Parts: sequence; structure tokens; C-alpha cells
Amino acid sequence: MKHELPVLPYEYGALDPYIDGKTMEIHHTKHHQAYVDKLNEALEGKEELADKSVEDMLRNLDTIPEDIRTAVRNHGGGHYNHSLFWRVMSPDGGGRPEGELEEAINGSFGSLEDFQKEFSEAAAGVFGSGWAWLALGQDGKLHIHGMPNQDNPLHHGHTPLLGLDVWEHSYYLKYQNMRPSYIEGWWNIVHWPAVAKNLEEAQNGE
Ligand code: MN3
Repeated sequence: MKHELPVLPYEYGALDPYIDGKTMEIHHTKHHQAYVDKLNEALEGKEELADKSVEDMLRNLDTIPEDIRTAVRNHGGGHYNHSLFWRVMSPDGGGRPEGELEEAINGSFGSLEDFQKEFSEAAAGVFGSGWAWLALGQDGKLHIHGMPNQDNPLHHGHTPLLGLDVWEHSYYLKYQNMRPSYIEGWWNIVHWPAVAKNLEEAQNGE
């Protein structure tokens, strides 16, 4: 089974003015596509991994043959992370989370504002390329992680719910070196219902 680039649920320009269409198009058709291609290349001839999901491989990196473990971590991570990233954004995004997600955020961080502040600081504080993550831990609590490269919380048994790509390729055309401005604008396109669905699936072990 070859891994495939997912279709975006909106047009490239739909997230403008927070993320411009040119950036989205390059990010999806060049960067994400390259992760998919390199993951497929790494898995060639590894029949035992042919039917494994990317999530399964990233959760169990220590079971991946050593000769392709780094490739799966980087390119499988890149594929998984971007697939999640596209889904947690929407032109109808912004506003506030509701229901169980709202309760979980309040329970773990105090308030939405406190959560957003802490998450934004984690995103701004990633040195070089990486991601900020909101993840459900095995303790049932929500956690914020800043992680380098294409690493994600699956590596330590947490389930990613919301991710923000802070590689320069995700914002440089519009924001140049002003990562904090990109982060601040991004909250306007966060699709809370998708994050809520990720939480529900994580709690149900899906
Ligand atoms: Mn990216």
C-alpha cells in the first residue's frame, strides 16, 4: 500500500489572509508531497510494514528496522504531521472550543487564553524547524510540546490533537522572520470541531 498525499478540504487561498495561497500550494504540493514520496521510497521492499499506518509506525519506532528508522521518523512524521495540520485549519475557524474539549482545556490549563498563551510560547520557542503540539497524555490530561524537525508526541505515547507547523516554509513568504505574527494570526483559522473530534477519537483509542 502506497501512502498518498491527502486532498485539502479547502482551496489553497481559503486561509488568506492568515496563510496565503502560494504558501499553502507550495507547502502541500512540494513539501508534503516530498515527505510522502520519501516515505514510500524508504518502505520499498519492507513487506512487513506494507499495511501499517503511519501512526502505528511512529508510535512504535523502536520496532522499525534500523536502516529506515530515521527515514520513517522524518518522512513518516512529515506525512502524518501535515495531514493533521490541514485538517485542524478551516476558513470557518477561530472562535472558541465547546463541550468536552473546552472542559479538557480548562481542566489542564485554566482557560482557553492561558492555553493559547502557553501554546504560542511553545511554538515561538522551537529552535529552528519544528512543531508545537497539543496532545492527550496517558494520564488523561492535555499537554503542550514544542518538538524539533518532524517529531511528534506519538514518540512518547501521547496522541496529537492540534499541531502548528513552525518550519519557515509554512510562513516565510508572507511573514518573513516574524514567526510570532504568523502564530497570532493562526488562531483565527484553528478549526476547533476537528480538534474536538481528535480528542474524542483519542479517548476512544481509535
Ligand atoms: Mn511543513
